[in-house]
Amino acid sequence: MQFPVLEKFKANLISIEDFFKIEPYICYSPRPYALMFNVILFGPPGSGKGTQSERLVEKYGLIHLSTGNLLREEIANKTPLGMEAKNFMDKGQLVPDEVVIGMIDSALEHHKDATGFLFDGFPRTAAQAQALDKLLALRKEEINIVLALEVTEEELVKRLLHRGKTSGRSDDSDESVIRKRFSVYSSDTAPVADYYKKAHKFKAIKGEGSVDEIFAALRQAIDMSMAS
Ligand code: B4P
Repeated sequence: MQFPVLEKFKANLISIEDFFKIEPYICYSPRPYALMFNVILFGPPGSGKGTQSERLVEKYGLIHLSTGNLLREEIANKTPLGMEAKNFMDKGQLVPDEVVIGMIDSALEHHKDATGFLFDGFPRTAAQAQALDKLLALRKEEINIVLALEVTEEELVKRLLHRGKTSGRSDDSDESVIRKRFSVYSSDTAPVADYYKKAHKFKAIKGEGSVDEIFAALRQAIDMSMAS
């Protein structure tokens, strides 16, 4: 897998600040060529993003982009990027922005003909959210809706420890690592919600109940957004 943005960062050809300074007309131009419907599934670790994403991509024919899955693939293939990412993930920390932004850039390039994307677990920082807007604006696309799954911390810990027993995921088996992930979510990821609230794209969805009930609520929100 190639990471065009990451390569530019590494070669000092472009800084993250420069990357954000794409000419304003790109960001504010009308979208005559927009063909995609793009959804972000947002929420704390264990809120059900992965579970619901599988169903949503099947229902709406979207391309599923899970940064967690992409990183775990890199780890399984023992790539240098995967080995670096593992150090962060095992401690419950976020992988550096430039790595995940590079992965998303590469995936968007790879799926130029997609009818839309479902971003799962990305963006997780304000810098990633800004970068995603820029990457989509360069392609005359934008995020249509951000669906945020809301689940209590008590329920999240229960779900993740339960998954840890069978998944073999090292970040799910240790409660202190799980708690660390929640604290990173509060400090680094929760501000992403404000970013999309300001853009009037944010919709909270109750993430507790049966998988079918939550899926129905997500579908309703997407169908309303598609119709508007
Ligand atoms: P992710 O892979 O994104 O995983 P997650 O947040 O733990 O899980 P998710 O919300 O998808 O939960 P799921 O549906 O599986 O991230 C892992 C790590 O990768 C991060 O900590 C970070 O280090 C790194 N990373 C990823 N993206 C990054 C980025 N953009 N920037 C930096 N670092 C990044 O559900 C969890 C469990 O709940 C499952 O067992 C499921 O069966 C169960 N469940 C789901 N819905 C349920 C329901 N309704 N009722 C009961 N149980 C339910």
